[in-house]
This record gives sequence, structure tokens and C-alpha cells, in this order.
Amino acid sequence: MTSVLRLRAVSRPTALLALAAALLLSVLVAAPPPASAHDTLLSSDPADGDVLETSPEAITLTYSADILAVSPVVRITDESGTELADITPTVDGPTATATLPEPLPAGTHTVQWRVVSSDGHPIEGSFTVTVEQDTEVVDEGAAAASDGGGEAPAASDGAQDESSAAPSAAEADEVDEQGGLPLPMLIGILAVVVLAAVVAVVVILRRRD
Ligand SMILES: [Cu+2]
Repeated sequence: MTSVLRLRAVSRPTALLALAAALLLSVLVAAPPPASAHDTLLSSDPADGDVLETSPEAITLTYSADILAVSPVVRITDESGTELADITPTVDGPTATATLPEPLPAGTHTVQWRVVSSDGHPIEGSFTVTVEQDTEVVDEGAAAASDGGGEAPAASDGAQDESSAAPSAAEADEVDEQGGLPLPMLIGILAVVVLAAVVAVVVILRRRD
């Protein structure tokens, strides 16, 4: 009789403690990982689905945070999948600007982009833009504008960026794979270990009584 009472006296708080620990840990484990969301494309100019009379001179992509100037790519293909342009855009804060080396022909084209998010993860997406007519008619003005110089330095900057940044992009990928997983796993393992310890204590206390 006394042993039963003593058992209850000891095991109630212990059981409550175990329950509380289990609840706390399940909350920790179930909680979403700390904010490490990728940047997202907020807007582009031209925007997805835009119908333009003639080719834009550049495509501007604006992201939700400052993207990294690591191997950014803007690739434009026509409806048959033929590549029209493969551009290394210039990155300035949250904005990537891809200046077209030559005007896009008439047609509905797919703009594919790939940049590295501020958290080091590569992100990518695509959208379509329709050009109604070839730029042939406006060529004289466009040629004069592009002959004005200033594009050559930009092109060599892009090439430099690409060659020096390519290895670090690969590194970023590796780091993500190794550094991204362990935290939730560690919490899970910790939860199991702590729960096992609590259960063991409860069992030992019961056996003793
Ligand atoms: Cu990320």
C-alpha cells in the first residue's frame, strides 16, 4: 500500500516531466528550419507574358534580396528551342541586367535565368516574352547606339566574373549539401536521446519502488 503511494508520488512528476520534454522536443523538431528561404524573382522587365512591338535592348531581373555575382546566366530560346542569346548579366544588388548582344527576332521567346541566391543557393526560373516584329527597320539607330562603345568593357567584366566565380559556385553547392541537412537531423537525434534518457529514468524509478 505504501509502496504504491510512493510509486505514484515519484512517477507522477517524472511522467509529467517526460511529457513536457516530449512536447517541447516535438515542437522543436516540427518547427520549420530557421529562415533560410531562397531569394525570389520579384519582377522582370519585360515581364512574363509581355508582348513587345520590337526587341527589348536588355532584360532586367529584380530579386527579393541582393543576389550573388556568381555565374549569373540569362539564356533566351525561341519556340523551337533554338538558342538566341546566352548572356552573362551584370549584377547590382538585387538586380541582374542582361544586355542583348543583338535584337531578338519576332516570335515568342523563353527567357531562362539562373543566379545564386543571397543564401548561396542557385535559383532559376523562366518566363516568356513575345516580340511582334523584327528590329530590321530600326537597325540604323540601334547600330549607332551600340557603336557608341562602352559595351566591350562590360563584356570582359562578365568573362572575368565567370572564370573567377565558377569554382566558388561549385563550393557553394557542396557547402549547402553538407551544411544544410545536419541541423534538423541533430535536433531529431537529440530529441530521441533525451526522450530515451527520460524513459530510462522513469523505468529505473519505478523498478526501485
Ligand atoms: Cu537557400
